[in-house]
Amino acid sequence: MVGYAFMGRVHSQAWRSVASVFDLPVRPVMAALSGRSPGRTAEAADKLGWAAVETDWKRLVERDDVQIVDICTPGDSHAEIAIAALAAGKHVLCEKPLANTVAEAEAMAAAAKEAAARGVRSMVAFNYRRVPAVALARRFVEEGRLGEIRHVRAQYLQDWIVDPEFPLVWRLQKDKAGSGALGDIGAHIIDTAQFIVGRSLTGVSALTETFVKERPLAEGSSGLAGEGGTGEMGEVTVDDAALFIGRFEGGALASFEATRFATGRKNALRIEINGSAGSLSFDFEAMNELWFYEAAERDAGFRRILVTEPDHPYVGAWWPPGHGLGYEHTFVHETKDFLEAIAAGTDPAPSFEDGLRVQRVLAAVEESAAAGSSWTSV
Ligand code: SOE
Repeated sequence: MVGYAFMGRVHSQAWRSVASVFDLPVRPVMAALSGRSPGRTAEAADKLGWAAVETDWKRLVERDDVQIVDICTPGDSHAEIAIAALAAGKHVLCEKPLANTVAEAEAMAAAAKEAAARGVRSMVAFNYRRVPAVALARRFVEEGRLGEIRHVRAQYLQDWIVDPEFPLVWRLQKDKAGSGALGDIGAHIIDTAQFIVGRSLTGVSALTETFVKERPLAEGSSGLAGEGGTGEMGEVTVDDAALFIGRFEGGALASFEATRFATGRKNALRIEINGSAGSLSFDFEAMNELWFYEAAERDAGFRRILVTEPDHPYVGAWWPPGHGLGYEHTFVHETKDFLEAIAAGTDPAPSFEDGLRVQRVLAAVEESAAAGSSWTSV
């Protein structure tokens, strides 16, 4: 694994526990962790359960005892690491968004396609597809229980940078993160919506805003928190919020909102879908619930489905009904699906091609917003 901040920690947790929960055809061994600082990487490796340490990811990618490379770094290094790892014959799991630009994502998707022909697999880590309620929503749409999809209403609301004194961490710097709320959390709702509906966005019209234009420089800029101020200010070079409307293949109309300024909302990934035969509604802050309305049973209203039954996606391997799962379990599910695909010799989803599809939407949103919200094809 490369990187050991927030995503590195949650991925490590998944690698550690996946084989103790699911019956897998293979068992992961946590061979080595790579990070730039020898001391901090060794400390993280010890805490997270990695056997060895590398201070250069290039050495990690060359190791004979490494068959999978898990990329948990900021977006500016995804393309270089992923392409090198695939060329070296390593399967690659890469954090989202796939890259910082469409050009990088195209190069990664091309490398993934070429590698797949050699039996080398790749997957982008859109973990919210693996929330049981989200996977159940997908199942309902596939089974036709919603009928013809007319509306998709998606929001991803956080508030961790409302304070103007919050430091300029890497997620607020375009050269490292590619974009702001748009790429960090907007990418999740774009993927989740396209996954549930089973169709792609064809065009968008967008607005973006950076409310706080300068922030204190942080000494360290890892994860979601800075590590001590330097007293100087730096420019925020990404969006704080991105809103857009869009149209799906097949004609459904959609609205998307990704913001880090929704005071009081911590990790509210919400999606509501209206079809001719029914509707679905989901909010990650109550992630074990899916709300379902069937037009044929009008008087029943929206019903709360507690997604903890053994026949619900992923749930059977966990706890008895009603005991519930959390954020970290979505990564365990992602790791399970990835390992199963590798063992079966099939291509896991979401593929780098799916990641590229999201990247094209992100680029269209930025283009539209820069052109005064003009309609922009994806
Ligand atoms: C920060 O906004 C963040 O950690 C994202 O980077 C993750 O992808 C999301 O799952 C939670 O919030």
